[in-house]
Amino acid sequence: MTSTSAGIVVVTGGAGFIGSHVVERLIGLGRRVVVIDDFRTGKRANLAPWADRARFGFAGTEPALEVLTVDVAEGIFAALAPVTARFGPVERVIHLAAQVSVVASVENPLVDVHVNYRGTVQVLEYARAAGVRKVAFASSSAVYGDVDELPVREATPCQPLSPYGIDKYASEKMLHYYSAVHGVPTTALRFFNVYGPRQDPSSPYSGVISIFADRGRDGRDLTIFGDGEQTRDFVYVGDVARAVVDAALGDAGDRAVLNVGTSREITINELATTIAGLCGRGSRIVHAPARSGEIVRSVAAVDRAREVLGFTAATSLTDGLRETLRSVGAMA
Ligand code: UD2
Repeated sequence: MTSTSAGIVVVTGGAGFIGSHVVERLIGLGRRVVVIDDFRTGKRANLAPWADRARFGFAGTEPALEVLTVDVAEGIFAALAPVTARFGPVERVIHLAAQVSVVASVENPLVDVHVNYRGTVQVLEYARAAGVRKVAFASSSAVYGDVDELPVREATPCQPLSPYGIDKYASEKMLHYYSAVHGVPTTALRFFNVYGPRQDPSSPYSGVISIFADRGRDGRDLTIFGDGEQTRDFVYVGDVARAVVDAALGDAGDRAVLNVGTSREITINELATTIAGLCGRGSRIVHAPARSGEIVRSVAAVDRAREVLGFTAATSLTDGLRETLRSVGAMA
């Protein structure tokens, strides 16, 4: 599909880990893309493979990329005005910009409210004013909190346990409101544990796979918190990008809330053994005390995303891990 005649797709948080995969997919589909990122956690290097697209500008017929450095909760109207004045309206918005750390949200809830809640309302206000045809939003499995029944279904009552989960949940409600009252079509995607190339391993609270890949490459110990029998549903970033782009570019799924996971549950013990084996550099597996307040098991029911978007996560954990490990030089 080449859609250069179609309108602009805005990706907030487009320089982040998931955002850069979304940009890659959109450029591959021939779309003209505007990234909005404040580069607090996003990185220019994540977009480097498509930097040459900036040369074409928006006047050509090629897929193109424009990057605007702005806080999504503050200035998107002003930032987008010159771009839309020259190249036409924004047709679709993918809203990924976020303060991404649950732990940071506990320490500083006001920052979380600013970025993760106010930021969403700003995006929706823009979408309302500009007549945007779809807003797709990155929500999180953190909206559920502790649940009794697995796999987790979208209808499960939400009891978020952190400002991060609360702001994501409130954002979902705001999406629903803008659709119902202002006629802005919206879809919220609840990501489970996303992993893959370009995930940053540098914080102790980074995704476990990025940390294990980083350590496995150098033959360092892999530290498991607790007995390692806790489970997660790990979904490959390429699959997540496909779900997001399908939700944004299609008209299906207005007002839907959809889990994005694999429905496969894996223990952290199995994960550590697999990664140490694939790296083959002698990493030992060691245990440290469990993290407090952590959920024990997590796995998504995925029927709704299949019914609404036709989406199924296609990448096996082994294939996804191989891609991830190769990307950091942890595997040949
Ligand atoms: C994920 C999200 C978080 C929030 C939450 C909602 C990530 C990175 N974090 O937290 O933002 O949405 O889900 O439920 O996606 N672990 C180790 N060793 C390590 C690092 C982690 O054993 O070096 C364990 C950790 O204790 C946990 C599991 O691995 O049991 C996954 O940890 P995580 O931080 O990748 O993700 P999670 O699910 O705690």
